[in-house]
Amino acid sequence: SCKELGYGARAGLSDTYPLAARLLKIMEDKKSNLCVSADVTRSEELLEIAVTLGPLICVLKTHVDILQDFTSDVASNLKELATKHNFLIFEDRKFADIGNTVKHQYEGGLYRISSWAHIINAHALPGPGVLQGLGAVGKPLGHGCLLIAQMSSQGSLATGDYTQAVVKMAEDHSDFVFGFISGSKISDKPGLVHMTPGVQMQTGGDGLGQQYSSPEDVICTKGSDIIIVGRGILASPDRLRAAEEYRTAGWESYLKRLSQ
Ligand code: BMP
Repeated sequence: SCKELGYGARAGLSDTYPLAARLLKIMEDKKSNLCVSADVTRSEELLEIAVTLGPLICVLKTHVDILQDFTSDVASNLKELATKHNFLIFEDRKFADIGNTVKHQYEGGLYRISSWAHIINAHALPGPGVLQGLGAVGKPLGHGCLLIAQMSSQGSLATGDYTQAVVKMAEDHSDFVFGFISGSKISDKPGLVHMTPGVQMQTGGDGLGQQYSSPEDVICTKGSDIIIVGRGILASPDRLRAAEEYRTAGWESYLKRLSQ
């Protein structure tokens, strides 16, 4: 088979969506395919994670609706830190409604997600209207969307023909969708980015359906691009050191894949 393109080369392809190009360039420059999932309930702790781990990551993933003390200042601080440390912010909102509703959920409400998140994600379940609604808000801002093609949880229904239909929907909406949440590489288009959650050094689960794979399995064997790590780092007494370990493991797996 042909030699696979690296992150930097994929960033430079003419049909790579600008936000995907920016992400792939960040990955190449920072030598990081690590996305930290900052699943904490206090804003101060979220910002602390962005300050300490910002230099090591390509993406910071948030669930703002689990914060008990969110204010618009948190969003502006996060944005400043993203600029300072050169990472993108991904709000893991998993939009899954008709276009008109998701448009409001993305732009308005308490969180005004479109004003601070570079990346959002959506379920393909409602059909392409979900992307029309989100795209109406996000495209003019240069933001991008990932489609959830597979999930890491046990018994997920997003498999087989559903996953294939999501790939098609993504490829048909490449003016806003720039990749996937998936367990493995599911599209050969080099401009599309694959991000994989359910990653820990120790495989197993969490007792609530989560299933873990190792960085090497995800990046090297399954061919995904980015590891998403939450509790593997957050539960460590030394988060910085744990993040260094995941970053190194993710990057070495990528180099190994390229050399194969
Ligand atoms: P952890 O590494 O602590 O298990 O966290 C995984 C994160 O990724 C959580 O924020 C979860 O919402 C998200 N996630 C997931 O685990 N599996 C999926 O299929 C999709 C997700 O967004």
